[in-house]
Amino acid sequence: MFKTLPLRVLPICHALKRFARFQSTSKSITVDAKSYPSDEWTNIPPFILDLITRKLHKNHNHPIGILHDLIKSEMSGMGYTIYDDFHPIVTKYQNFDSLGFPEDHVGRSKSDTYYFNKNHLLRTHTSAHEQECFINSKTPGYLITADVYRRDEVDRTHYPAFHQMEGARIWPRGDLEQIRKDIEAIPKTNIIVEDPFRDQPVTENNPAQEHMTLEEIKLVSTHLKKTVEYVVNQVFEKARESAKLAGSTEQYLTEPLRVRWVEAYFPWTGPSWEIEVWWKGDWLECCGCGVVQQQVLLNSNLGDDKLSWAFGIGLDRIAMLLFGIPDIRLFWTQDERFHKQFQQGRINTFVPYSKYPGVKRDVSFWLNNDVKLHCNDLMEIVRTHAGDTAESVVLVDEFTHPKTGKQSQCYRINYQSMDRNLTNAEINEVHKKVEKDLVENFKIEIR
Ligand code: FA5
Ligand code: MG
Repeated sequence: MFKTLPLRVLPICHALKRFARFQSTSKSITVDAKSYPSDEWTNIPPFILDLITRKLHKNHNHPIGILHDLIKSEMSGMGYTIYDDFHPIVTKYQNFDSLGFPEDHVGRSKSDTYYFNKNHLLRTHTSAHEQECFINSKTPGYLITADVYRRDEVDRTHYPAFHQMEGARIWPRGDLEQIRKDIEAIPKTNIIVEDPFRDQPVTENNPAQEHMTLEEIKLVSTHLKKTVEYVVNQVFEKARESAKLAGSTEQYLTEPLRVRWVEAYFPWTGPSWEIEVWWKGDWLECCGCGVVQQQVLLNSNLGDDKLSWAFGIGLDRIAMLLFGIPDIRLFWTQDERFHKQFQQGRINTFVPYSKYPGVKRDVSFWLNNDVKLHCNDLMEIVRTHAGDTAESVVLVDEFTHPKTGKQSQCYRINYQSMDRNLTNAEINEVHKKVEKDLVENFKIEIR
């Protein structure tokens, strides 16, 4: 187990001053008039608090909002209650315990998740709301869209905040005819599906839940997969239509859409899968899903006579493809030159408005044997001081000194703004702060 890190007292930056909704002191963080006392789990930097007010999925003229609206309208009339307004601060119970995450699951660690304190955190996935929706939803299914947060690496396709859409469907047990009818009712697609598990959903790696019959698993998973395939088809067909309308003649536009199913593991579903979409020469992972574990339904007071599936689609990477957006940070820019390009209900290709050069700086150091530095800690220090000008952070060298046994690491940081030129002087200033933070909080020795 890694050592507990000393609590970093978070600086109050301009982000906090701008929004009166937040207040942060070394003792507590207040959000929307609710105060969360800090403890040894607290690890939320101010730039993350700044993001939780943005609600990009509710902006109808933003690529994330346009994609959200598109899926919502394709699923309307199919029996799903829509939820898109859940607060991002949830309890450890909602995010992990209610879903049966094992105590030692890496997702629970401070290196992966943003904690206000030992009981409250920023949801890491929309599944955190499954239980309340299973309890409250009056329809056979529900859809939840929300911003989710994970401590992660820094690059073109990773940002500490992104968006997911959760779907779920439930049936009373014993009425398999109803599930068959519901499968028939899902609109047909021309999609080409590779699925070695359709007729054999249970394998050694992907076990069944003991209380379910094979027939039940087959029917529930077929309904799940056909629903996900339908959503994926509608989204990508819309993108192809738009590309053709815009005059594109690329070959992929005339080939049928291809998807494949692979086995997966989630603590609260079994069996579980992920779907991947073949898009311009690559398989893209879009969605995790599975047959909901009975324990989740029992926790939701639904008793032991229900059958259910759930899925979670990542919206950001799909939106990057649909709108031709080269860098995930662009979703969060406030620059008008980005926002004026997008309108409600339209999928169009982003036209880059600038390409400002990046400036690379290395930070090389000896690690301290007593203080663990997780790469996500380093990523976050860079983001804290550089904000969105941190374009990428890459570990470029690592070795252990043969005599002293000391460990050395070198990270290369690319500082680049999407909106303007950065000066050498300001980058030097930021880079110095990154080094100072590492020295003070992780006791490293700069080489
Ligand atoms: C989940 O988050 C599960 N909650 C999904 C689920 C729901 C499973 C219901 C079973 C039942 P995962 O961590 O794989 O799973 O993320 C789901 C999707 O979110 C991924 O397929 C991907 O499209 C997207 N995603 C995950 N991490 C990132 C990231 N760092 N940046 C952008 N998108 C991401
Ligand atoms: Mg995954």
